[in-house]
Amino acid sequence: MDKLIITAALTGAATVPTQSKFIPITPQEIAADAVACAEAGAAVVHIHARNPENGMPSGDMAVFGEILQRIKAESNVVVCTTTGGGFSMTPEQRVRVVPTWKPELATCNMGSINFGLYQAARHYQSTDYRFDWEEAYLKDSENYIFANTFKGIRTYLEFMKAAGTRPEFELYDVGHIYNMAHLIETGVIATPIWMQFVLGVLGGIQATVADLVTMVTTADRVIGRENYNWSVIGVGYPKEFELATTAMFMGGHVRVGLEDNLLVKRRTPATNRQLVERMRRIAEEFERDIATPDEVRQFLNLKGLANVGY
Ligand code: KMH
Ligand code: ZN
Repeated sequence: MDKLIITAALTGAATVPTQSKFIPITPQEIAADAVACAEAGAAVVHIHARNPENGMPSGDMAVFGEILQRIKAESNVVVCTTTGGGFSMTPEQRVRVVPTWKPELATCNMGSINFGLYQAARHYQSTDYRFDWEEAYLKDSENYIFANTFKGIRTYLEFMKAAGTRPEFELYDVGHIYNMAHLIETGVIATPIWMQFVLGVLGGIQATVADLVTMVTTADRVIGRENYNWSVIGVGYPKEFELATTAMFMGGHVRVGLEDNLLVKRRTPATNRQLVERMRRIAEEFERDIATPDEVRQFLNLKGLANVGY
């Protein structure tokens, strides 16, 4: 794929609403951002659900359904639903979106990490938070294991196979590449695979160019260049844009969005649309064409919007 695939990760579960007023919360807001990002050049949107009342990450299937239906009504964009969910959810709650709504694409997280968000709490007093769950959500992550066991991964993939949903593998550390190789060798994962290197989560590998080169060269050696395609997320600003720009010259694709980074320029809070627009401008500076949703469907062998469950 010569064209660049831009994924927009719209809301996530690793931030709290106090951190940016632009984080979309309700199904209407999330769907509106999806449509805006697609117009700006994103071929894929990655979605999580939040409780519309208080912004807490949610596994409510009705909320997911409303987000998915609203997006489908207005846009042809590929939707990749999370199975990472949020910190309070069980593995069963996290995966339920797959059998319920049968999306084209869903994440599959490739290993367990202590997903540490607690440093973000340093910037706030208790009275600063918009909602009462937010402070504990950030601080408790000091002791939170984002669990993705080998059995869990296998189970998630069985749900995806039954739903005709293709996995997008999320790798947060070098060890996850070796997990991937093990699961390929044992027949749990079939090639070719589509993966996101998630760099910059505290608890995983960090978001420098050297770390990205480590991930790609390790994957080339362990999995084989011909067996995978990849995209990168650099968590935080300016890492999101530094790694995305670097990835463009290494044969990779890019993910931007408020799930991972809240700024579009130094000290300037971003909207999702602005993050996609800036990424597109960078790509255009280097005369790189942008992939359309249908080109991504063909590239990743997705089943198509006519075959989703919503
Ligand atoms: N919820 C985070 C802990 C995914 O979407 O699959 C990780 C995450 C990954 O968001
Ligand atoms: Zn996510």
